[in-house]
Amino acid sequence: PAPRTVLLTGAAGGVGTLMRELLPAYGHALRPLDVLPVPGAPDAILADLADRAALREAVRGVDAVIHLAGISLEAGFDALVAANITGLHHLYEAVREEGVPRVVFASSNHAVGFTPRPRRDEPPVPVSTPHRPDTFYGLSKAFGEDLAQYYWDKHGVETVSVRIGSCLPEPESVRMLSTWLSPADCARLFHAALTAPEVGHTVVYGSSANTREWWDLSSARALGYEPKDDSEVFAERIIAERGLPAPGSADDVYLGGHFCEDPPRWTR
Ligand code: 15L
Repeated sequence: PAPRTVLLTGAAGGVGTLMRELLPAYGHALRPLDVLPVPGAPDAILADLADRAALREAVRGVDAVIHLAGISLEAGFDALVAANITGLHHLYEAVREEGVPRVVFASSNHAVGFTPRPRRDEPPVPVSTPHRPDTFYGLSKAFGEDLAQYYWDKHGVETVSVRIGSCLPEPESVRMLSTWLSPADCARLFHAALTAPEVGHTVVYGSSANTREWWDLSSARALGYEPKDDSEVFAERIIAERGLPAPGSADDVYLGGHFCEDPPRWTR
């Protein structure tokens, strides 16, 4: 498939930084955008998701948007509404007005975080499982998936909503042995999402080929995604360092792990 010209929002963030390194190898030309300066990209567009005119200019002429911008962790409700709901609406309006055919939307596993994780021999969780957000953050991602569906049904804007697991260079907890999406697999998945024909609105989970996988990757594979990495190579060390989650704890019971706690662990 032909390389794409892609607006990459959230280019200064964790996943954005990794994708700026890895996606050009697939031939795609990236136009980075962030609200903060993007290290190593002096030509990046500096814009806030509140700025509709700037977004419209930013999407002009691209083949697709990879939308990573917004708040990526639990936060106050009003801040999440501004960035992840109103800001997402601004982005999709810009896309619709400029005729951009496709968006790859960074959804999150936290849209379904209160779903119990499958136990040994239970089937993986399908993308059709009902939304069960574990945070206001997860709620904003559930809304984002519905917004993407709406823009497909009403305006013919295609989206691949990627329920990203944990995209880090290495898994950092026992939970992440199941949720890890290696940076290289993330690039493979985004490449598939950019280039697969006729996606309509497709929801996929974003994780590697982990031995301890919780999610059904079939909708991602149907786009052409073939994950190559497996967190199992880190399992012995991580379990030795961290110990297994206590039985009955949020990390043990739910897909979203500690995001299900009230308040989530990092806000205490
Ligand atoms: C997310 O949605 C976060 O953006 C990321 O920082 C990770 O914490 C990830 O989920 C996760 O579930 O590990």
